[in-house]
Amino acid sequence: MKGVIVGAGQVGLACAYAMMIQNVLDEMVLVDINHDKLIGEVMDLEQGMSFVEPTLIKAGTMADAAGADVVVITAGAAQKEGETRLELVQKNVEILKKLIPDIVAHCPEAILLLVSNPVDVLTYAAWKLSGLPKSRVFGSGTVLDTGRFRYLLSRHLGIDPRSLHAYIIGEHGDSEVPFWSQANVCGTPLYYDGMADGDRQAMDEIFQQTKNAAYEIIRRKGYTNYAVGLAVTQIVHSIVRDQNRVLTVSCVVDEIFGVQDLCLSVPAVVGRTGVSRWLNMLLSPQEEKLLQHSAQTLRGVIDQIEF
Ligand code: 6V0
Repeated sequence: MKGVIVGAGQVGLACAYAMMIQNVLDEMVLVDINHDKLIGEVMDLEQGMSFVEPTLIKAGTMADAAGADVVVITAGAAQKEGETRLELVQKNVEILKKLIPDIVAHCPEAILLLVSNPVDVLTYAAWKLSGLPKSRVFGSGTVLDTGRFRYLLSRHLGIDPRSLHAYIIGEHGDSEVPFWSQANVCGTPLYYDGMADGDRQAMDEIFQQTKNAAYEIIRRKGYTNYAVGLAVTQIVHSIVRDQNRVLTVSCVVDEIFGVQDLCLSVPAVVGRTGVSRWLNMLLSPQEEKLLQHSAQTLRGVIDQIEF
């Protein structure tokens, strides 16, 4: 299996490192406009190879990426302190306009996985610009947020996050939605009518921490990279090993609660052919409203993009 990471900054390199140490790919090509730094980064990764199962890693161009199965796009300007993901939009759409034709020309069969922010809007732009089927263009969406949510819940409950069923859906950003009505541990709901006020407050606080995690990390260290690298690695794993995991990736959606033609995160089945389907969610009336609001927010931004 061959994968490409376009954009070898903080996020791209964290993805490359996580994929390398988990031996997810046979061959990995890293592409970046800063080629000299890229060569240094790849040398550093290669020199760790004797400690892990080997992956062939190359600093290259899209021509070296020919025939790739998965192309992960992390190129672009990063969110600055206080900047929302949506404010980044047009800057990063311009980068996609240059990248996508080259990617499609060299890797016509690949799955495109968008990571650059605002990821939902850029996934939509990449889908439009590529002309590829919906199943093969999707974004990391709220996979990271879902991971953050599960981690914080697990710490609060004293339970391994892998034993928790809890999802964040909608925008990867300020309008994201906690799917509380179906959050459970072995069928026991985590958020329900009649729960004690203190427990409800603790759960609401956990969601706020989840939603604001990136702002806080960026304020402290300037960027986020490790957790997103692992989230992307989980998605790529599910693709290349055809795992059909249910992941909250950002999918091209024809219509959701009356909002048409956009990308947002819903629990979707991810395997070798990409997103084979997304699941009908049993949302509460309040969650439906919140998801509709998230969809409207994203649709509003998509309307402003200049293609
Ligand atoms: P960074 O460290 O500035 O890296 C960006 C890299 O892209 C740099 O190395 C650039 O040289 C490179 N680049 C720019 N233009 C091109 C181009 N045309 N072709 C090839 N390479 C190019 O940023 P960082 O890695 O921190 O963030 C990258 C993107 O990921 C940003 O948009 C972030 O907002 C986004 N994130 C998305 C997350 C998610 O969950 N979806 C999480 C964290 C960050």
